[in-house]
Amino acid sequence: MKEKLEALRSEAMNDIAAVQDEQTLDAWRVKYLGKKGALTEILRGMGALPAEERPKMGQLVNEVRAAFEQAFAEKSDNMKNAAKNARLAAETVDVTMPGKTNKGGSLHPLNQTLADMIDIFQSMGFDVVDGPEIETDHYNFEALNVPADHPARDMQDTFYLADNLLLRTQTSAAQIRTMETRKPPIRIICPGRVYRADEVDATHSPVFHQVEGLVVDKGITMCDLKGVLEQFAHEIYGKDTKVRFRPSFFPFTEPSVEVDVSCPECGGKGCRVCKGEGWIEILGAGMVHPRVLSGCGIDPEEYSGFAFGIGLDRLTTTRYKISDIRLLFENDLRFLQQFEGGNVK
Ligand code: 2NM
Repeated sequence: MKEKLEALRSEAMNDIAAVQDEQTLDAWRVKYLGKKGALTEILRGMGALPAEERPKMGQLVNEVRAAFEQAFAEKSDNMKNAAKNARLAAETVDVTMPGKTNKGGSLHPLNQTLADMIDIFQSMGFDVVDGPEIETDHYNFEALNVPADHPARDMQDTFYLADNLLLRTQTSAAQIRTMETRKPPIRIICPGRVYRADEVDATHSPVFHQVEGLVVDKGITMCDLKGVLEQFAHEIYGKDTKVRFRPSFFPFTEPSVEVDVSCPECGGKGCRVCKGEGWIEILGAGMVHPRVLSGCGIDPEEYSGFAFGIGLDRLTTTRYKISDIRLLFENDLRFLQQFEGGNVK
């Protein structure tokens, strides 16, 4: 019986050493420690032993059972530990890895320039006014003293949506609406998208952006126009920038001027940017035509005003040295990300 027990012990220990999973371990427990297991069977055979051998043999059986139970407990612990370690290894987080970040967006260069323009004009007391992009013939042309036979009214130059509806060609329409509804003094700028039937190239786009300004009050003169526009040019291009006013013509202003600044690239010596001229044109302006004022119910004998129109796209391309206006409309992130970090002044 003793040999049988020793043989069982070594068989059981060999078996458990090979066990790899819970299921086999449980089968091992049933086989060696179970109620109908091998040990119980040996125990049953004890009855056949002489009485004096029973205590010794009982002790031995208990020893073997204890050894089996310990082996079972150790194996079970080992397997639980191994499973836990495997899970921890799988869940390991490298806290030194760079985190996932969301890049904050940035203002489009057009909006950076516009924000600066709004700052400059607001500091001079101007309000910002908005208007619809779809306009009537009346607000876009008639009220601005643009005659019926003017080439700008041609379908070749203007996008008509219907007989009397068109995509605005300038933001002045919003200014007419303001003059109709507000009493002077009026000091406003109207930034916005405008449309003209132009072919696309490096300097033309059928959709572009304007910032038009308007001041109406008693006693407004050409001096006010010059002062405001000079101040604007100095703030945008720097204090040393020279400004000149050339006579020009617009149907809605009389007299009319075009305004040049000394070339911001070469300072006036002449270069590729100013095509050797030393000057670049930045805006058109003039004293609001008396017919425009009276058409809006403002008495031109009592009030006068000046107005100006600035092309935002050209101001932006010259300021940031952007070679092609189309870059402003393509929204290529590789282009736009160069303007992150805000204004370069
Ligand atoms: C320009 C040039 C000159 C202009 C005129 C008006 C209004 F509504 F008062 F008549 N708004 N904007 C104006 C004057 C626009 O753009 C080159």
